[in-house]
Amino acid sequence: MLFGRSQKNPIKIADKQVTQWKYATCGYCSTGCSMEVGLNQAGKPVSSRGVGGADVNRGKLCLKGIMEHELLSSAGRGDKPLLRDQIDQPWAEVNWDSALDKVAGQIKAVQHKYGRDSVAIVSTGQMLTEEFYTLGKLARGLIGSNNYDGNTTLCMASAVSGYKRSFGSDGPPGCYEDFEHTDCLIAWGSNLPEQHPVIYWRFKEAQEKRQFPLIVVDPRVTMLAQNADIHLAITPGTDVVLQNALMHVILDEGLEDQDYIEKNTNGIEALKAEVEKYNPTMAATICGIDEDSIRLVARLYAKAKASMQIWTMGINQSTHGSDGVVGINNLSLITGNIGKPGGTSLSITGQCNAMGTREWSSCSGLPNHRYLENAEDRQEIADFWGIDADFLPTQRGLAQTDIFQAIETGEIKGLWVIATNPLTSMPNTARIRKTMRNLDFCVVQDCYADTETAEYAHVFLPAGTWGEKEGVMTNTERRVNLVTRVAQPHGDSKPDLWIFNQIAERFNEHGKVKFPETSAAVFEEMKLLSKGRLCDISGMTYDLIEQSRGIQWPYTEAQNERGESPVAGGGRLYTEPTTFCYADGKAKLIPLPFVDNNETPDEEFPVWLNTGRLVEHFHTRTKTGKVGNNNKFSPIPFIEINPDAAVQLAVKDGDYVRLVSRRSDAVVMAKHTQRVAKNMIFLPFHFHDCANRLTLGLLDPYSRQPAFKQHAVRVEPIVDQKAAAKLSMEMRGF
Ligand SMILES: Nc1nc2c(c(=O)[nH]1)N[C@H]1C(S)=C(S)[C@@H](COP(=O)(O)OP(=O)(O)OC[C@H]3O[C@@H](n4cnc5c(=O)[nH]c(N)nc54)[C@H](O)[C@@H]3O)O[C@H]1N2
Ligand SMILES: Nc1nc2c(c(=O)[nH]1)N[C@H]1C(S)=C(S)[C@@H](COP(=O)(O)OP(=O)(O)OC[C@H]3O[C@@H](n4cnc5c(=O)[nH]c(N)nc54)[C@H](O)[C@@H]3O)O[C@H]1N2
Ligand code: SF4
Ligand SMILES: [Mo]
Repeated sequence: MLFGRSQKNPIKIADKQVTQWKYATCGYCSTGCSMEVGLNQAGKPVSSRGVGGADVNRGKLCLKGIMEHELLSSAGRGDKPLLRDQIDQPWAEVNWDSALDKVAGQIKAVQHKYGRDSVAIVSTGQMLTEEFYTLGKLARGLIGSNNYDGNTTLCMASAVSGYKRSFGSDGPPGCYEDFEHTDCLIAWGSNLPEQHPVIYWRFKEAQEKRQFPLIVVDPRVTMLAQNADIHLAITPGTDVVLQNALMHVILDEGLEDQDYIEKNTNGIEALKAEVEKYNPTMAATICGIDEDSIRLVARLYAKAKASMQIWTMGINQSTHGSDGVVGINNLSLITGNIGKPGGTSLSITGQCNAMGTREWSSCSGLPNHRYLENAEDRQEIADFWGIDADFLPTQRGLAQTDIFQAIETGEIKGLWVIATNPLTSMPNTARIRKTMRNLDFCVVQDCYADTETAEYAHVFLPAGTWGEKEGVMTNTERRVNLVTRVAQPHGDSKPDLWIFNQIAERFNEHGKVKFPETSAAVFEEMKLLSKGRLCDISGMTYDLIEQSRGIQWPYTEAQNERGESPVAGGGRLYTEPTTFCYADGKAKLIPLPFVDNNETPDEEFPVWLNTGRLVEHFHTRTKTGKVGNNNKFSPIPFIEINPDAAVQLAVKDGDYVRLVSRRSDAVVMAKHTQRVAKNMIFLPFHFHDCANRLTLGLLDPYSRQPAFKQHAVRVEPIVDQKAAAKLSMEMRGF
């Protein structure tokens, strides 16, 4: 038999006839790749390519970025504003004025009837920073509901909370360049090659040159784990125990950096007393990792000249999410691995602008990491915006996860959902579907009209999306980068900034609060508010950002005036002694007792359900589900199941199975793989009415982030495979 190219047509790369390239930053993940979109003679986006001179990606893009221009003409986009009185009625197309009047009128009516906080606003990590800032000003300064939060509660809330508890402020202290200096890397619950492919490439390049060890903590044999020197297949939800045991060994063997601890931290005695209880022998029984490996990793980590830790959702999405982050910070602090090249604690962020919302949206506070709880911060912002300081609440309101519970209890009656699709992304969606019927009024603002959440809206506002508007986003390493307008918003849809400004007009009596029209003018306002703060962007301009292919904050006006190169500036935080954000400049070492509160497998539901992501899909597939070259890799939902476990259930590779949890059920295809152990299945969460029908999502006490990764389920074989296939295909639009 003949194999190979000789029997096939040679590959031809079609000439797309690009006549112009426009600059952008990728709108999917938080890696923040610089890219260019190619337009043909007719001005149609026909190609995407990475930017060679950009420090982040050095010319590379992953398979989402390389197809990104196809989004701009994809199916299901919102065109006209839509209106209806009841959610079961058909939609009527209306003009923008009618839709906006309706939204403002209904928000006012609900607030009048039930109080200011009875309207909730749920935002995202996927708009431009100028849009976040403007929405914050509108929500906090004019509408005045304290129940304003974003999908970052499902994503980065634990990282934010952990950073604040340890260092006194949010803000990842490290950068990608740290891979080039580190002597040891621990990755906690992060599947870098699939979820941040270009950060993975940066790591891999660095490791190939310097051969430092990679230790991966993940219950699953992910692509990153396959590349690890040591893979610790931890029992789900027990990372805090492992962290305590690692610290136990470090302190027991005198491997800590005493000088650093003394100068830069508070709380070592209490930490010592707690970790004393977690010797490796005892920890091994809880986290399922043998005691010798625990000792070895502790020594490797503590003895390396510079050690680095990264983490993502395996840590954040847990009932111990915030504690897990503090645990990582504790390990960094006791070994002096903060603020030095290759020595850091770097949260790998999720969405393209999850950082921008943390910095500027005012969701859980006030702009630029200011606190609602701080009277000076409230006064400063009130004066700046021209509102009364008493109008601002004195502590943050409900998080997104608590907002949905408050809809269930009738406390919240109006909901404005912006650029997020909670009917697929929240835990226990069958329950959320019922909850949504309790609302008097719901408005969904999304660039796609066919989202599951829009099914529950009374008003749909069609928004422009990535590439159809101009502004900045911040990536994982605090790099602010620019998206230019590559195409006009689809149909009659409008940029989110325009929509916010229009609604603001309807609340802004006598125009007392200023809402600049252009994103460039909003950016100037933000620069003023950032001066002298940790997240100082006052030296940046759109032009300079584009020329530099992104600038890390802080980059101050003074640095700009001195002509300091923005590319070299800003790299790390806390590089000088006692510069943490607590009053005495010291970081906190915080003891972390382990609370065993997860749903765990039992006789009735004997298998761990672990949920997460695939490289080809993004979240709820409103985007990648429409791009053929992404969707074709996994057009229907499937589970990873261990072949031995599957044989016991008489489930063949490619069979459909029914998954049952205490909440609900779902039909998926079974794919045999050794990536998961016999007592676990992995289910990508991208598909509607699937993974999150099964999840429980217990909440972290500090961050209110749901545990999306620890649940118990049963796998049932299906007799009528044809019917299951039909159901599965039909649900996914085939
Ligand atoms: N292709 C693609 N890329 C994306 C996204 C996407 O949807 N698609 N989304 C972006 C966003 S918003 C985010 S937040 C990131 C998420 O990026 P990641 O967090 O890397 O992705 P996940 O697959 O959610 O989860 C990571 C790993 O956590 C592991 N895990 C499960 N339970 C535990 C546990 O108890 N302990 C530990 N240590 N690990 C555990 C899982 O096995 C999984 O391999 O990806 C971003 N990038
Ligand atoms: N089981 C399980 N569930 C999870 C997770 C998990 O690991 N497991 N991960 C969680 C995490 S980390 C995250 S971040 C969430 C993500 O959950 P979601 O935020 O609900 O997911 P997306 O599909 O990204 O939704 C974004 C929406 O915004 C729209 N959109 C995109 N750009 C724009 C824009 O510029 N303007 C407007 N107005 N709309 C826009 C998109 O069409 C889409 O409908 O899911 C969470 N849910
Ligand atoms: S790695 Fe992330 S930012 Fe870079 S191209 Fe892929 S999805 Fe876009
Ligand atoms: Mo996320």
